[in-house]
Amino acid sequence: MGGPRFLAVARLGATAVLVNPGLTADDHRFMAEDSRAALCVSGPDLEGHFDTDRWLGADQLSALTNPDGIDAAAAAREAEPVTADAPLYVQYTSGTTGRPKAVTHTHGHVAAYYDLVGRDVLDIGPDDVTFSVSKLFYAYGFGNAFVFPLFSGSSAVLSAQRPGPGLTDDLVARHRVTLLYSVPSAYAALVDERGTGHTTCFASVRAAVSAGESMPRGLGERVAEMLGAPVLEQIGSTEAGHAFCANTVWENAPGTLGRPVPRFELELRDSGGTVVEAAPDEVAEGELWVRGPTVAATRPADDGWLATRDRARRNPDASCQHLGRVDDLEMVGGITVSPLEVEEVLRHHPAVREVAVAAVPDSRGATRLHAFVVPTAPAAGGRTVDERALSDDLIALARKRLAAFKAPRTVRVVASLPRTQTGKLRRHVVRTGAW
Ligand code: 3SK
Repeated sequence: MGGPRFLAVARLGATAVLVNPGLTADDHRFMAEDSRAALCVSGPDLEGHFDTDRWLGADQLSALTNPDGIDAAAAAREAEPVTADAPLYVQYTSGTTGRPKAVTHTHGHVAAYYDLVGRDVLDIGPDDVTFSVSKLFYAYGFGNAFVFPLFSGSSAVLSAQRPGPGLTDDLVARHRVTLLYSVPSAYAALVDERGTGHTTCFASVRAAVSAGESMPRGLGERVAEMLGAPVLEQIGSTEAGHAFCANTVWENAPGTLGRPVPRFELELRDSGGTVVEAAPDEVAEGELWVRGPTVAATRPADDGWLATRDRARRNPDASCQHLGRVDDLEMVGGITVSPLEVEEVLRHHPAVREVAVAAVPDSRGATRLHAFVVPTAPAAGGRTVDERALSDDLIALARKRLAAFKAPRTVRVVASLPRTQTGKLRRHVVRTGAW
């Protein structure tokens, strides 16, 4: 669903369910039924994905037999009066396993995250031009490329294509993009393609935002150097609406997620859900819980608090650092290993662009630590990667820097890593060793 049609749905007082057109027919059928959608708006490429017999009638939409009728109906009527807590849209959490979960956001949430993030974190104004690698059906993309430009009266560049490095720099240069929003893996590909050093195609960019997963150490600096603009790391979630901890255009601490966005409360809790106590001048670590004005309804027992499943460290200055997902830990020979720690070491090798480490069971059922590496692009005319030599180098590097049990047993060169469409690593797929 494009932006104008979303506005037509909002004007009618209805609730839009934003779904990724790239999902399977089975996913779409699940979402249509789960959300009790009254009408489906889709293109011819999704024919057969929605079983029209099962659609339910809804007061305002059942009369519309053609999705184009939504626009006409909206234009012909006064906007339906709504309260701030009226539902506006539903998104499904992409999740890494299991069925996606519906998250409902209200009219009030959108206005609040524009004020708190678009305006107060990014200082977005009418002269800004946004490009977001994340699409509108994701929470990150919907805020970045629809809500923030709409509320600030600025523009957004929308592209139906999946933006690889060539397309991103072309769009940024052609439309003089000022705010670039992306994810670490896409920034890594851009740096790999372009190299560091301020490149003229990015001259218009005043700030870049990174979210979706941990920014590997050193990558943020390389991206900032390439763009000639600060890279602002932040964290948010579909359930929270948008970002709840962020660096701002006024205060940026690279390598951290910044501080809690005003009006959001953050807590670090242990695996039993108990708050980790720490003196104000002490560092604390735990699972990040959040409560705030744009967090979608949680269980009554949680009193508005949302468990993010992200692990974080809180520094004495209240800035936070991302430590990965709660379920990121691997078990090898009965010992817990953080794959992020191993990946951080391997990423320092100049031939490594992306790396994922996972405990993969062998044919006898014993789990061993494996590293999967996407190599950097060979220089023009350069030799392609020698897998054997790279593997020896990386294992030696890990043994030098880490306890022996954390060194991978094998290293495999792969063309890409399995990621969700928002760029998050699908660790459960990495663990299968096949994708
Ligand atoms: O950190 C994220 O992945 C995120 C997700 C949804 C909205 C905003 C952000 C920053």
